[in-house]
Amino acid sequence: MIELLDLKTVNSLSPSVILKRDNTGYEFIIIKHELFDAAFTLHGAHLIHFQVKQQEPLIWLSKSAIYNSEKAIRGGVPVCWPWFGAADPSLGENLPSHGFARTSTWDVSKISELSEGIEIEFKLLNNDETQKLWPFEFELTLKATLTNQIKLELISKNTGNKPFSYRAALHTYLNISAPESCLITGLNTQYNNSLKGGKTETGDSTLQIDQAIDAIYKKSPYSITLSDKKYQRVVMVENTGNDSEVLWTPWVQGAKDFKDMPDDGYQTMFCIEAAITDKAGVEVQPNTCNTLTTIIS
Ligand code: TA6
Repeated sequence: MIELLDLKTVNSLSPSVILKRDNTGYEFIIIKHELFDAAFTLHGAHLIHFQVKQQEPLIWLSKSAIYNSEKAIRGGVPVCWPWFGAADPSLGENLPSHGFARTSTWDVSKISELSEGIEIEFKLLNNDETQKLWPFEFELTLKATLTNQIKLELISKNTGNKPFSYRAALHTYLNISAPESCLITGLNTQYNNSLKGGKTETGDSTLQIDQAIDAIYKKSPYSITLSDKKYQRVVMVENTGNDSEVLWTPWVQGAKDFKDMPDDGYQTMFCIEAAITDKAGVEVQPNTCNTLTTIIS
């Protein structure tokens, strides 16, 4: 998809990392390493592409994704922070779903070229805009370690003088061959079904993709795997610092309803998200940090 965008090189940030811009000034980090290709946008510190050489892309990106300052990109790994889903009513009304991090412009704060890959860090600091939405001081870091796998660490640092609580998700859209080709395993058997008003249900530790799914699974003690027969691969998702895994596909009608997703988009994506969804969230004391990590391999 990215090759279809008309991007111009701005400058080289390291041997494998180039900053590019589209004709609206929207900025992309393009990574071409001998082992893999990857791409981020500075908008949302959003991983939008990861593909190990000679393999299918690991991450799904909508062919109709919208690249502007208002919207989160459909696909990749949106950074949902400092809340998941709707904001707590105590914070006010008309707040953006899934927080403001994924629609903010981040900075690249560090790039290290490793023998086996790349480490790249993005930072978002509180500013007047964020303070209007969420009255706390923070330094949010997304540290991506890309090798033959993706490791994303979302580090929330409280730089203020009062504690804050946050909820979050690394909202990973995995690329799949076809729903009927996949089987998910390793799930906790307790989940809240968001399609039934959050009702708590008991299911299996395995799941097929054969209908709309929007479920907040209690954190699993195991890695979650997505085995894909047609792609002849097993994708493993290992999460730490999370209290849940969110599984989601909009399925047929949901895909039709999204203008930034092709009608058949549901056939090649499935979300397995490392998430902090408990109502209380995670409390971070001043001058301390908390990390949410997902490793996708
Ligand atoms: O992760 C599941 C979910 O919360 C769904 O309820 C759905 O809203 C999805 O996220 C996508 O949200 P978005 O705001 O990116 O369209």
